[in-house]
Amino acid sequence: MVVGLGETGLSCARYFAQQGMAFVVMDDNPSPGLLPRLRELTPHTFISPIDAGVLKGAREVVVSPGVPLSAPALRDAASHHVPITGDVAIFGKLADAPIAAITGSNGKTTVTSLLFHLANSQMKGVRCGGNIGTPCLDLLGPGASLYILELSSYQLETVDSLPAEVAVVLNLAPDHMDRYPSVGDYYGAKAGIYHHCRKALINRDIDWDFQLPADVEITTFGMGQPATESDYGLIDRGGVPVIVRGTTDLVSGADLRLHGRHNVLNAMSALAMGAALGLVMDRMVEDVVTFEGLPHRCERVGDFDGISYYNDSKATNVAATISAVQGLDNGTGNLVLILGGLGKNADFSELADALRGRVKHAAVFGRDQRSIAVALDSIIPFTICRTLAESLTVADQHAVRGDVVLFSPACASQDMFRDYLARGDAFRSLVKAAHS
Ligand code: UMA
Repeated sequence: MVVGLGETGLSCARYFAQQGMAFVVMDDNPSPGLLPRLRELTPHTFISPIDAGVLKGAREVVVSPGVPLSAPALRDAASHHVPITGDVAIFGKLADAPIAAITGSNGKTTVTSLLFHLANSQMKGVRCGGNIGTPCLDLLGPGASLYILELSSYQLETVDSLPAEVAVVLNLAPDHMDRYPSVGDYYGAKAGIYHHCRKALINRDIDWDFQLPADVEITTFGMGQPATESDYGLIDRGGVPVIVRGTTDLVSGADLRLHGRHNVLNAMSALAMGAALGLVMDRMVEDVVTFEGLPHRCERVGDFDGISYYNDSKATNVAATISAVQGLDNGTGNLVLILGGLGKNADFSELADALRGRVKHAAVFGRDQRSIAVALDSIIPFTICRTLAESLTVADQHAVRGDVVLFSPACASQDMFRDYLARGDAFRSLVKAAHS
């Protein structure tokens, strides 16, 4: 039984139909756009709302990442010993080429795309998917030489053993507190990426006790000088961060097209993943500097009247905004920040501490602006705004030549926008309209 008819459910249906396996699909609110696509694959497949009575009798349940395992019908099925799995676990059993598995609270799409960029330049048959967009079962097929997967905690909840050639948890910071009972549950789901991997890339700055397979090969990355010649670090040379492997300089942050110090760490992880996969380091170093970065992630919109504007709409949690603020801070407190939206029960006090001395003014909008305002109160000056447009006007009033206006919401977008993409597009258009 396939639970959830989004992109994942559809890819499962496609796979089962190709295999000639019988299945039913359950979805509480199927998207009208996806139903015809299901019907094209299997005209007569039964589809119904998620039904505890039916699920109890399933041989196996394949659940989509957006459906929480805590849903009563799934808990009930689990208590009746019905196996519950996900598309990534199925993929792990079928994959016919090495898997590079990437998770983390922030930066995973950037690292996944960058690793794809690096690998693609050195080999044919590289396929990239998972949380980044293409469901992993759709990547299977002849000619694959490497699978690069971005995996979310939701996807990892249903993975008990992924035989990754190399796996990484880029970083851990609280997020999705509307889905997990505790931060530990969220971190635990992410940590599952290492179960059964052959090589583990470990961020030595993460304070978490990862359970690793006994015979795993470990490489570490993080800030500062690494302890061994095979580990990676970030050294400050005259204010410029430089990625090193052991005592060898690899690439200077100043040469990257990615913006912000957090992105230099992302570049380091991609290089380390690439090396673990056997890619040639010299070629990767040449290629890493040509990577343009992704839209909505510390994306430079432009410079107007000496003020730089950055769209970081993908920052949907506190840690992502802290990374962007720290990454773009030049030590002079020249940032003007626009933030707000759906707070997902986050604690904004940590954010407020990180803004002190870096952000001269914040424009706060969106549904949970009050809880952000409570945290910012008496730490940095801020203005409560009704809309994103009004927030930009306020930011423009406070920014002067040499400043940076950063839109990094620390919140989800759905209170006012379809998603973070629509929100970032709106910011870009507003900036351009205000300054053209
Ligand atoms: N549904 C129910 N009952 C529920 C909840 C959902 O029936 O209680 C149904 C909905 O009606 C809907 C379907 O489930 O029809 C949606 O399933 P889904 O949310 O898993 O959506 P997919 O289209 O399969 O997309 C998923 C990922 N979505 C989520 O994890 C929420 C996509 O990540 C991913 O790109 C895709 O699989 C392919 O792997 C998106 C995402 O927002 C980008 N991820 C989160 C994030 O990055 O923060 C984790």
